[in-house]
Amino acid sequence: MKNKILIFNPRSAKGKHRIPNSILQVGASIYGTYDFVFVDGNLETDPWQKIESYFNTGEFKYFCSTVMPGPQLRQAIPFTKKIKEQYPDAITIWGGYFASNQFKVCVESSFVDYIINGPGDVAFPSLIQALEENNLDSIFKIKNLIYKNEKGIIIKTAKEQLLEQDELPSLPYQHLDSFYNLENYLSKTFLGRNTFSYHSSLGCPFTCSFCAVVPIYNGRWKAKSAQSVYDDVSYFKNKYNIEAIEFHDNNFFTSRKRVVEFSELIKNDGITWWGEGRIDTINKYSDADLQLMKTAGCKMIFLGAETGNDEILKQMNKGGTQTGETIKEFVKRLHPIGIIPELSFVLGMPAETPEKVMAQIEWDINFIKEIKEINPNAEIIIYLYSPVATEGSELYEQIQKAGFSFPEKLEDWLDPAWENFDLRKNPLTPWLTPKMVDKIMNFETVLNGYYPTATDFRIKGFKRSLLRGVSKIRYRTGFYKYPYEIKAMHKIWKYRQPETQGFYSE
Ligand code: B12
Ligand code: SF4
Repeated sequence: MKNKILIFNPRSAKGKHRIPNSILQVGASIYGTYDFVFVDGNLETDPWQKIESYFNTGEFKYFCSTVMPGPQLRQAIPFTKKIKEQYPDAITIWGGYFASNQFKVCVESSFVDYIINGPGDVAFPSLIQALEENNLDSIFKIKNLIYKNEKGIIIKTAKEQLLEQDELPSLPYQHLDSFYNLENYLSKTFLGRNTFSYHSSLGCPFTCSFCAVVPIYNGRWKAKSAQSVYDDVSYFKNKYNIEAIEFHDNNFFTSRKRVVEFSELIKNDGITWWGEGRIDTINKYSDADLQLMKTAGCKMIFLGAETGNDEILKQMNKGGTQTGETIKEFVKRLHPIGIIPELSFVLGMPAETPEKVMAQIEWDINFIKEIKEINPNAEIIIYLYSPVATEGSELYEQIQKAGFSFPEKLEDWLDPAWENFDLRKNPLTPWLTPKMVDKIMNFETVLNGYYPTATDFRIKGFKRSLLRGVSKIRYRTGFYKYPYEIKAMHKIWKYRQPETQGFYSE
């Protein structure tokens, strides 16, 4: 009899019950071949108890967890360690962005046996088969795998081509439903009731040097066709009455043809949607395309603006044709159409001197204010630059020279300081002083006071006017220090920053 498999989604954020697409896709790759259960940390009050109850049956051998940086580590690390301690014959397998990008510290930990490096559609069933057949000599032939061999050497096998996404097996929604009612995952968001989360493409064709997608996909992108995306959406609309969709793709808008086709298909369904894209890519769409998207329900697009400074965009290897001017041009075009641009900025990049770092922060603050003049509906999300291990990139070399290094032990990632790093709220980069961090954070508070997010349905009417009135002088004069009065109002009214409206939140 085959050993059973437990696939775990560690708890990510309070109250965020997104459909766990990562583990669903892992499940799809073994559905019908192996017996497996899902455990979702987001929906369990005590997931360890659940995991233990499965392993105590003696039928389970594989503990498999998806792991992204940040709060998921709080369960992924201690649970995996406990599995190895309590069930020494168990095999632990990790996948996901943290596992792939920080693979050294994971396999050195002694409690993570294998890492699926990128897509697991072929790698995962092949690994399970090799382990079940005790065919350990063949493991090195499996692509997209990282592990430590018997000599203690870390083996990173070749990368697999990206597969045709329409040919992959369907996600086992019904199987997930047998553990957790699927309705748990259809939450109310600013987009509408019963918001569904969908992932329609893999990777990204660009190679920005600050981005965690690059070491895994290396400029490759493959997507499902518009028709198959629409078929899945229709199934959920008919069965669960969904009103909105969040597209979780890194770059939903890469193919204009696919977006236009999808918009044509969905335009009469009354569904609102959101996705992530690149400014220069979508700026090439015609006004008619953008109008069609709006009519078809596209409410907001998350866009990596990063900075308005063309030199820094080069330092980030942003690629394409994005410049400060393109950013301004695009937000201006979206204004009359009514799609909200949600612009994310990355502040606090390294420079030769502290003065230069600060000057760039101030420059970007002014650029953001200019954007708000052009399109006051634009939502602004500010991240502090948190490096990723993009080996070989100039930026990674630059930050290592500046004295930055990642933790050497897996458990060190549980330190609150490293969690803040993951959340891109207060990185531990040596070139960023507390004064600079304060400047950015205080500006963000004043900005959110003067321009309360358009999507927080609770801050409206007199609350909105009062908040704006109180923040006006600070915003206009550039005096951002100690914005306690704005913070107090935000606290009282439980203001939610723009990023917490989407899905990136604690
Ligand atoms: C949905 C999502 C979330 C959800 C979590 C949903 C959940 N799991 O419960 C929420 C909103 C909570 C979230 C939060 C955060 N996220 Co997030 N998130 C995503 C997003 C958009 C989609 C993930 C997904 O479902 N992918 C679809 C699946 C099919 O792809 P996949 O995960 O890559 O899985 C495949 C392989 O990796 C592999 N695999 C993955 N896991 C496993 C496990 C096993 C056992 C195996 C065998 C294989 C395997 O096989 C899968 C199928 O081929 C990704 C970006 C992206 N497009 O992937 C960012 C992303 C993973 N998030 C990211 C980050 C940084 C965060 C935050 C930590 C911080 C922030 N401020 O953004 C926060 C944390 C906040 C918190 N409190 O948790 C970054 C990670 C960057 C990095 N340095 O590694 C990403 C890459 C976004 C980005 N481009 O920067 N996130
Ligand atoms: S375009 Fe976006 S997803 Fe693609 S590499 Fe650059 S930052 Fe990452």
